[in-house]
Amino acid sequence: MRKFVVVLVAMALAMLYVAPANADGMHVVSTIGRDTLSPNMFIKSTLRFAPGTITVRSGDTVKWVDRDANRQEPHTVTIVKESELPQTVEEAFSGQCRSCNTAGERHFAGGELKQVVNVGRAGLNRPGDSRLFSLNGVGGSYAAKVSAKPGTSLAYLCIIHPWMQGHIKVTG
Ligand SMILES: [Cu+2]
Repeated sequence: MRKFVVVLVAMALAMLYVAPANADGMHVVSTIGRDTLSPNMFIKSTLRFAPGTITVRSGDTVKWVDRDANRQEPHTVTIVKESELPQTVEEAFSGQCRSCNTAGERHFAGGELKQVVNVGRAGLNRPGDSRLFSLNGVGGSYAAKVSAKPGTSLAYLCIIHPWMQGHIKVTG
């Protein structure tokens, strides 16, 4: 029983753990995982953002670094409404990810690829802000200032792999 309690406390502490920012207020989120295909059996992806949730101060910088095993695929950091995060395979794959489609259209507006889509003020602060990164594969990165007000929780996803989802919780 005591061991069980210790494990529970350790799990609770792990959930509360906040990756520390560097001295300059820089937080790092990595893309990790890989896609696996077994013909006529399954397709599996463990691609994800790690950590999935980060807590930052307004004005801090977050740097996303491509460290996953998919060597040829870029990613996006696209801020969306919480309710727009796909929860099912259908929502992620059947063209039903409206926030993905909208962001994709904005990235290709005018028939030209724009790596940055900024809505409103500079920095990451509201749904619609989006950045394509790691166009050349593993090792690419993207750093942005979080300009949302304290108390905001920004939900985001990758529009190329919409099951890659994260949250940025902003404190004062
Ligand atoms: Cu991705």
